Amino acid sequence: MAQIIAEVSRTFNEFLLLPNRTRIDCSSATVDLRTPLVRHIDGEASAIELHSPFTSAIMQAVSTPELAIALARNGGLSFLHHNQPVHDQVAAVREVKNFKAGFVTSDTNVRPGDSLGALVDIMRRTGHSTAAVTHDGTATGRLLGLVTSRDFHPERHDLAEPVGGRMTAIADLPTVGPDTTLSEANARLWDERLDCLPVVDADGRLQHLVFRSDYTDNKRFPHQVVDAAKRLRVGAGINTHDYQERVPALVEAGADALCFDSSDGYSDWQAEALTWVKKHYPEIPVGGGNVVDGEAFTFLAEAGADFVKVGVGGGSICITRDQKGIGRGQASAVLDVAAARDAFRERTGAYVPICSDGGLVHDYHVALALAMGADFVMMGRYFARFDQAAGAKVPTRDGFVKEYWGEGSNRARNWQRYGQGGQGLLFEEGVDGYVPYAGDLDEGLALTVAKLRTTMVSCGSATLPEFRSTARLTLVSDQSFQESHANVTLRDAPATHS
Ligand code: RVP
Repeated sequence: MAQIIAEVSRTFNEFLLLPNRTRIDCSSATVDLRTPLVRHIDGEASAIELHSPFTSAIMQAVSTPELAIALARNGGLSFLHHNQPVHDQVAAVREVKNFKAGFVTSDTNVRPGDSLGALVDIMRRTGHSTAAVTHDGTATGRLLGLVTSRDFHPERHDLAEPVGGRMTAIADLPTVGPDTTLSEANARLWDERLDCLPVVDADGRLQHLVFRSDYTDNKRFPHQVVDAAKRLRVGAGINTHDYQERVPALVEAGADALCFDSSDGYSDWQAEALTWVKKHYPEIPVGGGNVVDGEAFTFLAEAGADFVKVGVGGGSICITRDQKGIGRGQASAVLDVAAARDAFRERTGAYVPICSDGGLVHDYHVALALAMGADFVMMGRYFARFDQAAGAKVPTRDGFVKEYWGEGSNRARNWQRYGQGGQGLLFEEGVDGYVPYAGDLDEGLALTVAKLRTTMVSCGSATLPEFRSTARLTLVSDQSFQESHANVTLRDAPATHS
């Protein structure tokens, strides 16, 4: 006979945190948000630590290289999606690993024979006012000069004129070699009152541009997550179908961590695939999931998973529960899996971090997930709203929205994630829609982090492990849930980032 689990399946909205006593030395500025990403011996440091407990979802609509760069600079980590050919995912990983803070790959490039009119079009498209003139019009061609919007006026000059006639030629341009550090480049920018300094290799090929504004920008990110060579860290999603081909290529490209991406990770396929990766690439951490209970966590942890993702059917774009009747309220799932993680630690001495994935709608849900035991969270909808995400920004009568679609939607058709028995989706498990546009990731995430810090202070916690072990949560009735919201007629809709 089927087993009925006595406990009701609960979600984040049903809980609130009680404030704990706050000590005088516990303040937002000193709260420590560091958290382990991967399996480690209990009491020792994890080989990869996040400086802020945020990861972005393994989704086409979310984790672009641009978003991965922004998130790693803000202390978190992205997992680049695997719903693309191996060579494209490899190129995305390389783009993040090759990012050098302050060293920009030029995106506005022309040949000397191109017309000023063509240059105006490119500048409009990229929004940048400095263009590299290279022999072949690429970002890595032989550098012949620079042309900026100050070198011509679209109304005063003949737009049919070639760019070469108005550029500052290489002979008159200060340049630096590839080994130049950012502070050396910055010294040149200031000493010689330059706006832009090209970096060229021994053959005169353009490598990067350094802008004065980017140097100051770099100082804004004290919590970047970087590897031993000071390159930003990035993760990559993998699946149980083509891992034998995908994993070697991702490891070679420099991915820092991998994660099996499945809507149901409690399977022999995933255990087999984990075993294979651990045998052939023991040095690369690999996560597993998704699961919603302790039994499934233990299964994956024993198969070698370095972290386990929790969540089935709770994603904002997810209709798995409607379609298949499978899933569990995210709060119940996290609480159950966190208990299994702690039991596994007691039994084996190994700490296997868990990630609460999906269904985090409001900023305070992040605090609840972490209080309930998650080591870090993964979010799709949240990150899809930012400039750096893949979806198009679409104007509406009330402002802008961004496209956001599920991996199980017809648009993404990620059959490797949904395992419906064959190659292709038989039915949709996700929808295709829009989310409110929220601007730049740096600013949006800073606000969410500020809220998390102040919640932790109210709960008297200076670190995430302390938060987990001392948090007191209460269930809310429907009536008290109503009380949580403003109970007056609002003059204006409040600004919201969730
Ligand atoms: P959310 O943050 O609520 O948007 O949820 C994102 C999560 O939803 C992903 O990390 C993934 O686990 C899940 N997902 C992705 N696509 C779909 C779907 O199409 N059903 N679900």
